[in-house]
Amino acid sequence: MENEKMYGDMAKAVIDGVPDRARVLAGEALDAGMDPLEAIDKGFKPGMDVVGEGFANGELFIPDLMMSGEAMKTAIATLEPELLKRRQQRDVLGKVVIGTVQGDIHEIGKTLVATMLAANGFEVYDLGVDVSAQQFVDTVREVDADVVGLSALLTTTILNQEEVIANLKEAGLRDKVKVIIGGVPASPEWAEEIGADGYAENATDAVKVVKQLAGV
Ligand code: B12
Repeated sequence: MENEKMYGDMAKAVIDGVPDRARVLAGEALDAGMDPLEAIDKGFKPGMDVVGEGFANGELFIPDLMMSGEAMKTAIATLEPELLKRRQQRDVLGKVVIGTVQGDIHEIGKTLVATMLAANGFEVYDLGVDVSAQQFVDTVREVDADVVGLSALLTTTILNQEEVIANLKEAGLRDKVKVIIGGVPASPEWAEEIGADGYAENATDAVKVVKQLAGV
């Protein structure tokens, strides 16, 4: 019951777009011994979904999305050290290149996935947002990546996930690297359609799928 109240407060901090409040609540969650990923999944992220709906309905605007995004980022940054500490693994399980595809600047989910992969023993190369297909290809070749993760939050930019796969093929790298996709408009069906090797709906599943793909 106590946790339910905290989750509600966390969602509200994101909906209201108050980073300071999000920081305090994330700190309180850690003090209370709450699993940091649970705080994100059950507390802060549902707030983001409410904001997304409000935006889609025309009740909220870009500045609202930005403030909520800042609150979400602040919460994750506060929880990150504990996320990394809890999942610590000694051996390097493999190399993952990750980024948000070209034309898309949504970074929060991608960064969370990157953090969880790093926390679970992967060497992660986070290329950031608005990453061109060529940048993905170059980095995959340069670091000899086992897996590449492509994030896209827009129905328009998921097409660029397909483009990255096409470029990997052209560069002769497709057989050497597994591709996992994610983001709100992505789906297992879309993964199959574009010839990706995997899809995950959230950061926890992303770790499971990447482990499978890397064969560890
Ligand atoms: C915050 C936000 C923004 C912020 C982003 C801030 C930032 N620094 O990232 C700002 C204000 C910049 C923004 C801009 C825009 N946005 Co916006 N945004 C959102 C919002 C509200 C939340 C996204 C978020 O951070 N969620 C929290 C994180 C933790 O969740 P997540 O991103 O889904 O990630 C999880 C999973 O998807 C998955 N995952 C994500 N990436 C990956 C990668 C891999 C490899 C794997 C395996 C898994 C995985 O795991 C993550 C962790 O669990 C969403 C609505 C929503 N409910 O998603 C709209 C939303 C995505 N935005 C939308 C739109 C339309 C826009 C704009 C076009 C608006 C405009 N007119 O300018 C611009 C686009 C700018 C651009 N070129 O990219 C629409 C997209 C609609 C569509 N069908 O395409 C949405 C759905 C809102 C809506 N309902 O209308 N946005």
